[in-house]
Amino acid sequence: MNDKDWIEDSTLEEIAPLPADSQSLSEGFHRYLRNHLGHFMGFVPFYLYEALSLTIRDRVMWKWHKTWKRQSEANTRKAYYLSLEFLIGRALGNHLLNLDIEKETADALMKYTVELEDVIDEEPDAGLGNGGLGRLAACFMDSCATLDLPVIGYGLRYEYGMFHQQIDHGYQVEEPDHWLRDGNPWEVPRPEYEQTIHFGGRAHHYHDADGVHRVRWVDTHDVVAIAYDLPISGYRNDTVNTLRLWKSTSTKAFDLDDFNRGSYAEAVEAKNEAEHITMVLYPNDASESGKELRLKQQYLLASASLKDVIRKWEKTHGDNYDNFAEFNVFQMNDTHPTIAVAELMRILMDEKGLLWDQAWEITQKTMAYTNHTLLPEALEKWPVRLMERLLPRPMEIIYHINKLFLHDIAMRWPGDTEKQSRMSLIDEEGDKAVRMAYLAIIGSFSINGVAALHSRLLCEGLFRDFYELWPERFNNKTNGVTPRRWIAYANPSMSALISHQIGDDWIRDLGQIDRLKDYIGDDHKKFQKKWHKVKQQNKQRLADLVKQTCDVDFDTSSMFDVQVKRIHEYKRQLLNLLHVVHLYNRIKKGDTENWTPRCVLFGGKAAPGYHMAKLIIKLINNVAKVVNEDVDVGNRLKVAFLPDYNVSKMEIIAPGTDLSEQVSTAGKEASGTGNMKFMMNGAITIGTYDGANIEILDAVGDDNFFLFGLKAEEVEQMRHDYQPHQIIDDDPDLQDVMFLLESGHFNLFEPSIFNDIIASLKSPHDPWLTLADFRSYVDAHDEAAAAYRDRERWVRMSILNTACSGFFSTDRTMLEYNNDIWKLTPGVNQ
Ligand code: 26Q
Repeated sequence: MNDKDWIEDSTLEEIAPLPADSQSLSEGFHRYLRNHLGHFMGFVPFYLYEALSLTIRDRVMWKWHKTWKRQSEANTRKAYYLSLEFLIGRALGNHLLNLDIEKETADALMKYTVELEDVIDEEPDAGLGNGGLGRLAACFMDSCATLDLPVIGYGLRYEYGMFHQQIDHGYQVEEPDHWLRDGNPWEVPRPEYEQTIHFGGRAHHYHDADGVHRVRWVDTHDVVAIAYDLPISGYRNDTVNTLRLWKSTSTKAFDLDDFNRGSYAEAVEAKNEAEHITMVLYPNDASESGKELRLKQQYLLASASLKDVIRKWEKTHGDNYDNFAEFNVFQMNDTHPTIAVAELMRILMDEKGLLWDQAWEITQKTMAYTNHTLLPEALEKWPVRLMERLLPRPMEIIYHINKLFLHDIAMRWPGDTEKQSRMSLIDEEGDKAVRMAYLAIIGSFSINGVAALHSRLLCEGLFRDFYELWPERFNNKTNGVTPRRWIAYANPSMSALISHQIGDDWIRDLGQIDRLKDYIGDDHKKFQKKWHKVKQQNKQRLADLVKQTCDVDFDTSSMFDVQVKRIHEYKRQLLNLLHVVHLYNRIKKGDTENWTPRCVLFGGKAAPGYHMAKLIIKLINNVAKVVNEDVDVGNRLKVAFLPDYNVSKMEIIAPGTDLSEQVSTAGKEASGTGNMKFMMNGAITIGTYDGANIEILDAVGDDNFFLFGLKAEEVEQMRHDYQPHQIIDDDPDLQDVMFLLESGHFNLFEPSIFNDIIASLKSPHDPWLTLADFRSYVDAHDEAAAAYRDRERWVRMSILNTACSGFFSTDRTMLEYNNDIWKLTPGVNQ
């Protein structure tokens, strides 16, 4: 039997749901543990997790199949979310919540004297992403399933996810994350949907029998992409959408060629090389230029996903592409999958025989692009030489797109050669490179930013020329986060309290959470007390985690002041640290009247090659050590750096936070999404006028947000005449802080190690203008401290923050994408 001779499963009967009472779950669990996994003695924790996951997966499967059937039978328009990252974290607890069988499952395990929570903790995080962009993709998938939108995620099945971070003598050490080592019970391999992906070779131009110019990509080195599907369940409905992840492997033919020549070892070597492509996630959260393997990853994702969609298209429509754009839309998560623009053109022309104009019309009507950065240096560029070697045919297509585009520009602005070179797809300065963002813009009908300010600044700055040309293509879609994972799952006690007060419709319709506003008045003191109690419990959970992992004592009566996110200079962990040093200095000076005790928590990973970010981690750890060991300080101030920050740690951190640090240089953070997770869980933000902070401030009002710092326009003004020395001279508090740093107080036996940090802070060319915001930041912190001392006031602010978070659900975000860009018809929501 040939590989392709499998039976189409659409011809099979619908599978029946399995019962999900505790008895049936317990039987299923028992069968998987004993009969399937072969474990009879003792309990190896991972196998408990595996057996339970398979048991639950059985309960997901029939809905998954039903959704698949419904979506593929009907002529439904579908969206495909193309992303190099899906930071989905753990699956088990999320499916239990969605299926509403948490209690039954806990009961089922009781027989074995096993705690559900311990089994859940056995699951390794699926760390298939760096940070915000990857987590956003995961939240989007959750909302689409809950809203029953036919959206399929396409990504890569990295064998090694985001590295694990260890801290050794204060320094970050990276450890590989072999998360698939023991297998993944949630994935379903689909070898029947493999796709062949081409690399190398050359473009062969010829004329077909009708004299039409055609191109074939020949002499290629091929690899095979294999599909692995993950179920994405909707919240308490019948929808289970699909996240399809590609793993690269070698072609059989390729192996065989070498094998026939008697080079068995070389054949296996070739297999190795092909499997390298999806071996590891690149741990940079800003573009890393020129890495060949990364380009291979991007192309493999784009090509395999497009071919998969076209395979499905041809099953129902044959080779007629007239209506293709009516039924398919691709959303590109940043420029990472943008080679898809050239690849769709190539497939349609070279493989399906369409002519340029029809292929271009289809491409432009099906592609949409989301930008996630305002940093010009983070815009992706690929060296032309590399592209020509690795992807010669797609590169030819890019050249042709550029030629036609620049012709249009020349006609519209005659003689403006500067504009032509500014807007060209090819950056001609130095080594020539392809500007991927411009390829995305030219190839898409929709281009969006991820918060109001970000979208506006894109139009006025980075993409100004393109906005002038096609204003109608540009739009904003403010990010969100899913309230299922980030409230209902992560914060069960607060959820129960909210539901008790206003019912539980808020979980599907977060707009309703604003009914909590009715409970901040004096006649609801009882509710406010309960709110406080829940927060204290959540703080204890966080304190336990900090004790376990950092051996630092956090007292829950202190204010928990938290900054967790990737370490980056623009995010200004340093500004936060300067404030910590300032507090330390005040304590040492005895300036402690009306003191608000604080526990300051940092967490986040630095890109392994980012020297300054790694040094910032070291400085945080050194300051923490000095502060925590100083008996004069006592409980007034504690500082900890939580190692290996990830999704499941955030599930404990956000509910236990009082003060959320969102302190980026204004105009630099595209949106931020951690800010929303904290707000939902009743933390109050101290933040700059940046990204989605602005929209959070709008929602809660300035009495419930500690705003500080320069605005984006003021930042740009100040750059021209930034004088950090003057700022230090004018501010005695800052003088003390800089003095402590420069004296080596935090690196007594490690001389000079922080010189680079000190120099960057004092440089008139510091792009992040950290010292410019110091005074206003300290003042905002003083206000926050005073507010915290008034417990009742703080509790009201906390409730209000949660109550105003309705807008920041990805359900709202997805409905906006759908209304303005995708235009899909949701199925009936059961
Ligand atoms: C690109 C090329 C080569 C290697 C790595 C990369 C790369 C990988 C990841 C570049 C960027 C990223 C991630 C960017 C990111 O997470 N951006 C964040 O996106 C969030 C969701 O929109 C926003 O909330 C944040 O403001 C933004 O920083």
